[in-house]
Amino acid sequence: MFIEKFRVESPNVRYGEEEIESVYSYETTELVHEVRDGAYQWIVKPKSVHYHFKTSTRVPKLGVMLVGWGGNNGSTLTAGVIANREGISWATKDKVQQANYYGSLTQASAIRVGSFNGEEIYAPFKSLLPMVNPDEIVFGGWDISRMNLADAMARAKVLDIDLQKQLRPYMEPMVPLPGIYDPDFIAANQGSRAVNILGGTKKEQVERIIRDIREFREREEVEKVVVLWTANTERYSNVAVGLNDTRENLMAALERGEQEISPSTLYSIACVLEGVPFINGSPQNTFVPGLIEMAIARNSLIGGDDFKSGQTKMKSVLVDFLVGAGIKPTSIVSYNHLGNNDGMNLSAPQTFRSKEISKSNVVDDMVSSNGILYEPGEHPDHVVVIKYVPYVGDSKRAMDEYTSEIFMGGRSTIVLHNTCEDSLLAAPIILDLVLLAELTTRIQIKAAGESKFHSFHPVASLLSYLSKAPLVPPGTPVVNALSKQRAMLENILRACVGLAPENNMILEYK
Ligand code: NAI
Ligand code: DG6
Repeated sequence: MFIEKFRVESPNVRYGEEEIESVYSYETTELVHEVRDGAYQWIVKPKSVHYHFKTSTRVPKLGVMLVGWGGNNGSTLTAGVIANREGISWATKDKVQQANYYGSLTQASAIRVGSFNGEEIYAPFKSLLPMVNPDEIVFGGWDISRMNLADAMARAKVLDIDLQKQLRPYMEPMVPLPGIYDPDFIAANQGSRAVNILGGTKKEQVERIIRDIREFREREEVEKVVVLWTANTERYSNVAVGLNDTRENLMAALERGEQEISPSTLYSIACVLEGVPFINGSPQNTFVPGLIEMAIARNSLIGGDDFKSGQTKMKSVLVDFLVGAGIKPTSIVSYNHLGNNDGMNLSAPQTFRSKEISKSNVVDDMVSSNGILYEPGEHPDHVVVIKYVPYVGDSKRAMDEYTSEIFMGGRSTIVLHNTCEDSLLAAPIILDLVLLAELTTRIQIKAAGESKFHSFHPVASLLSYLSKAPLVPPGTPVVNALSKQRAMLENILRACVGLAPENNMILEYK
């Protein structure tokens, strides 16, 4: 059965005027490796840590500024939100289609809240805590292309024409602000698009971005702003001592106008200085060590990297299943071709390399979790190929071959083929990223023994479910397995309303 909303009644939760407070007992383990009975042994000690959570229920009017607003993702997301807000429907060759938020974890997925009369009861994910309604988001942002959003939507060739016609009046007045362009960081084939660009030194560009954010906030009367990079994939920037390895060195490099500070890092510096959450939806190393240090010092949220939309999402499910079932993946070959501007930009070796890195590291934690299947350091062959084929446009083809060793030396090969509009996968993920980033800034946490509440670590590992290469605080394990990432997020939100983690034991029926 599906219910729309619920309220938790327990001594562990208090719903106040301004906030929800909860007390939560975190059941975990402590490991000790020590000599017992004359030999080293692993001792596992279960332990319980008490946490307090406090979530502000004041849902702000949210402004979202997209870097690369006029791209396929930016225009598709903006169109999708307007279509939902305006309740637009349109004729396709199959039926009359209503706008929806399918593909969004927060808007279109459910959580189990318990059972009632022998039936499992589910509720919307978004009913866990008060969240911004996506229909009410105000969009803005930058693009190196000056095209208005209606023309950008037409250029993207993603949405049905009948829908585009209805959206045009809303999107025509939307024109991206000039962006920071540096041809050294993206493919040369993007040059003809770069007509809407900021001049000045790198420091002046950062100052301009800060002014843009302030002006947007005032003009649109939004209480909070989240900035998200959905612009072209950049090449990796070099990380070097004295350049970007520390916060001080990065700021000094900005003063000097060092060539090696990428546009995405410049936008993120502006956001950290302004205390505005910044999320990186592309694979490049925007968050150089100096930037991470700066975000931590200023407690300004950063999250990323690279939206986890299709092929990689499947990979982080399938390899988790195989390794979890005691089957040994030995070769993973992922091929895709696409014909949108992203594909064109990725046809240059340096930008492709950024994507290859983020697509390749996604099975590491699953492989290293099973020492029965893999020797230390052993890894399946893992190859990633991306080809640009203009004709297919945004309709990306992804083909994957997984070969595994099974019982008694047998081999199993699984082949997947997916055809799907890339931007229709990415848009709801962008939505989740900004909604969850906003929500997490309203949550305060305090562990037993701590005197004060504090926010979550500014490096937002809670967003891992949505990222191909999750950015985590220094010294923290990276989790790629999709089910674990979802459980982490859901269980933390459950803790905020005093609910136990979903353990799937269903003991009441055993
Ligand atoms: P796109 O090429 O259609 O859009 C990117 C936009 O960014 C363009 O309009 C371009 O003019 C603009 N741009 C480039 N550099 C800029 C800068 N420095 N400042 C401001 N604007 C700038 O690409 P699309 O398909 O929208 O993808 C965007 C990004 O998202 C790409 O990096 C892609 O790799 C990444 N991504 C996309 C996924 C998907 O499923 N669509 C999944 C994972 C990542
Ligand atoms: C080609 O791989 C283009 C990319 O931008 C992908 O579409 C994007 O990274 C999505 O990748 P995945 O693996 O999540 O489907």
